[in-house]
Amino acid sequence: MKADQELPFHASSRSKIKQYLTIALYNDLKTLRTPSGYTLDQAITSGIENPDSSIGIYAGDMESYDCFAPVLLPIIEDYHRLNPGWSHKPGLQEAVLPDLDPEQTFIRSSRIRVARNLCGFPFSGNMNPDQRLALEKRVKHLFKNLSEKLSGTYTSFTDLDEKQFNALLEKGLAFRKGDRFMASAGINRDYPLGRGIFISRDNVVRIWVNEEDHLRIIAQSQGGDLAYVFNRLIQIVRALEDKLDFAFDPKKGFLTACPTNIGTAMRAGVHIHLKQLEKKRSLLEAITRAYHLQIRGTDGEKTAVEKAVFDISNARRLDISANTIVKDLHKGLQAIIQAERNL
Ligand code: CIR
Repeated sequence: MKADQELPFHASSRSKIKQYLTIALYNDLKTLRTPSGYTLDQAITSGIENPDSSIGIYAGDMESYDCFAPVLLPIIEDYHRLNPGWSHKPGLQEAVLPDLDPEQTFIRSSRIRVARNLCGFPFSGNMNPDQRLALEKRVKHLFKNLSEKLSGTYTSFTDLDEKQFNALLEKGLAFRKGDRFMASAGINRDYPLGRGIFISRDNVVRIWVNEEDHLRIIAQSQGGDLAYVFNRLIQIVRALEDKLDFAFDPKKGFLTACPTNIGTAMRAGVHIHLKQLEKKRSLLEAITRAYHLQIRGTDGEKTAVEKAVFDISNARRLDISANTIVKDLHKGLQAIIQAERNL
């Protein structure tokens, strides 16, 4: 891209990339290439093609974070609302927390996921078919050799016919091609090649392979027992960590394709039915803000809330430990349930 006067961000765009990428900075960075050959033009394509992007930049490999740091760092500090001296806070220890809703009156399900990428492979938007397949082969082998307690089944999407794939989708187990933001970033390229899912025998642990990140490690269960879900997640993460080198930086934490996920790379949340608070959105928003939580639509990022079922999860994931995230979520949900009962 040639930029003399103005970068081609849409006039309506309020993305962070548009805000922070000056022409001078663009001209400084435009000729750089990371070791896997990723360029600034590739990194910002999604932000250019999708004017409604919130940040509008992706990393093509772990080195992107250093190579494009002059533009990425201010975006990261702004998006994650970091204070000076911020740094990744380690910690992933088994937690003890009472079940928030033993009768399952409000909380439908609890879900905690972390994203992880493997050193030595470009990130999803910059992978070729061979690299996707090699990564899949590597983790498939690992899944086969997990201890009895953690074991499960891995399914490549390319091994399924349409009916089998749709059956997995209906059970919420498969993942589709990503959205238009990911499409512009190259993340959907060659889908479903190299993509698949590991499912533990009891269905609590699921691992998405080659979605937005190399691995999305998920623990999910009915009801509101956050500690149970978190502890199951920790067990599988530790087992994988033993055998794999994850893309990590001491300051930025775990590195991910989307800079919004770096740090703990964790999203811990629940689906919660809030019939009363739905009518008092400002109260719900005040409580979630106070506990650093965010409300998303029933089906996740950029979707609507349906039938008063809210997806409530942590808003912070960098400069905070995974254990603190889960504790804050627990406290915030207690406050939300209390408010719902009072109404
Ligand atoms: C945007 O800038 O709006 C999109 N690239 C998505 C940002 C949120 N990230 C994510 O869901 N991983």
